[in-house]
Amino acid sequence: MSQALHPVLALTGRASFQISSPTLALCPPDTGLEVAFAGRSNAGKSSCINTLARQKQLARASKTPGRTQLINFFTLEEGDQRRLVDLPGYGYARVSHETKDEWQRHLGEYLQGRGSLSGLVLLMDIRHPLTDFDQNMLSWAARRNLAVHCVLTKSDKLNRGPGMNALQAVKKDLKTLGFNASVQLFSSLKVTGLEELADKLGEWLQYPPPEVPGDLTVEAKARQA
Ligand SMILES: Nc1nc2c(ncn2[C@@H]2O[C@H](COP(=O)(O)OP(=O)(O)OP(=O)(O)O)[C@@H](O)[C@H]2O)c(=O)[nH]1
Ligand SMILES: [Mg+2]
Repeated sequence: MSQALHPVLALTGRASFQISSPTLALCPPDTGLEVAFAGRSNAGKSSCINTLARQKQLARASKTPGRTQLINFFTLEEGDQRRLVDLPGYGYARVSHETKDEWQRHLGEYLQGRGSLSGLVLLMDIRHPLTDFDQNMLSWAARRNLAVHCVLTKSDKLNRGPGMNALQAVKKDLKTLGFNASVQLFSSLKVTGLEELADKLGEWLQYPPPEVPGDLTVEAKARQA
């Protein structure tokens, strides 16, 4: 028996590349709703977007850290005002200080200035969660009251028991640090955690759109008559 596809996954399956922007000023119009994917270089951001879209090459995933250096926008449906955004990874050691500072600045401007940004997915390798960089991101988000959902990637690298322990530890550490964020396990390799992530995206992107109650329509028609 085939299972019905999660409505948000049906939507993300139709995602297409829109534009790469080097700065906030060059981003597409700040209308509608978007969800950004942030995290250390190599955390698995591009792979996660590809898994959501069920397309191998939509966002470029690479063994070479620091591959995504631009802010990459993906529209979810033609004419739709909902977008997924693949952000440049931070914390990659082998780039110059100047380049790092540039990225940090653009990232900061985007996170602080983007009005349509309705939620931040913070991806962290399950084996190296909550680095200083990640905590900076959480602080930035908290400052503008932006909702954050932490995704512990590459969960296939740990067995079930240690994976669950890592999940609980991150939940506890977030609380201790004073951050209010949800957390989940995820693997692009095994395709696990996808529906849980889709639920969160649906909440932030207001999808599926709320149904217009039938009796309201009847009332409206009655008024027109
Ligand atoms: N085992 C395993 N490997 C993964 C998973 N997700 C990503 N990877 C691998 O991790 C590496 C980095 O993945 P990317 O998706 O390119 O990471 P990124 O966060 O976009 O990296 P930057 O663009 O450099 O910031 C690649 O070699 C992926 O194949 C996963 O769920 N499991
Ligand atoms: Mg990437």
